[in-house]
Amino acid sequence: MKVDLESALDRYLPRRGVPRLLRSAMEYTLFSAGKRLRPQLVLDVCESLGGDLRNAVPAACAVEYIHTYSLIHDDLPAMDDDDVRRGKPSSHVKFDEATAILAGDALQAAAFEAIAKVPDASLAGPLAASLARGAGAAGMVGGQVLDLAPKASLREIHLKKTAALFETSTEMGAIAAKSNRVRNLAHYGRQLGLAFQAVDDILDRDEKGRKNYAVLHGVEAARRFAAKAVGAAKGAIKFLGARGIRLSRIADFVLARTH
Ligand code: GRG
Repeated sequence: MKVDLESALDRYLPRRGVPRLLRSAMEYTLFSAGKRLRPQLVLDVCESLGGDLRNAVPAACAVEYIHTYSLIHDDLPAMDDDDVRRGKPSSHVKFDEATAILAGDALQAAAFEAIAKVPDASLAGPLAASLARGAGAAGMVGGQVLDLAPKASLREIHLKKTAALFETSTEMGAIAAKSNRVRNLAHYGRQLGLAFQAVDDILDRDEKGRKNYAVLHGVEAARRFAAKAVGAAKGAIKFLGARGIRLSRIADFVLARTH
């Protein structure tokens, strides 16, 4: 089954009764140039485990909605105060601060609405629990709070702020596939997320304000750390053999990426 992710992202977005301005703001950041790494992980994990992709598509859309909301909120003046996102003016610059906050809020709700529509209804609970854990107070939002705090361990910030949503993506792919290897795939996602953030820190080491691995420990150490995490990620999916080739390629991409 070939999944058209872009049209699925459009299809699961609420339309009926949504004010036009809000829908425009939600679409504006969602349909700008994102790498779609997290939803692709949901789909590729499900496929590599021989699952039914129809159960993975709503979860893939959901994690991209959450990710997009986090980017919109992260750019706000109260957070990173960034004017550019995905190559375009940030949401609060294009619209206004209130609209940007509300677009993020609505995307978060849309994520759980998408999960509620999973064809096999028995999966809705476990998928929602995984997404809430990765996105919520002990996951991404908690990580953002630690990043803003004066003292916090870099590893804990990265585990929560970035790796938690990667972990949720791969965990949801395994849940959608009804696999008994959920823990292996969660580990793969967590290590991938740590590597992703270390590489991001190398690419973004001039960025103001953030606690940055490459700035604190040097570029070489950050690269070594990322390579080790990618090795651990690949180790966790070794049991897949040849069926893990796409996941292995994603891990290579995370290490080699330049943007
Ligand atoms: C504000 C609730 C809230 C959370 C913020 C995800 C996040 C936490 C902040 C975004 C800024 C940041 C540096 C996050 C670390 C994760 C990261 C590198 C996000 C960017 O992900 P990409 O490169 O983005 O996959 P695209 O645009 O390609 O989807």
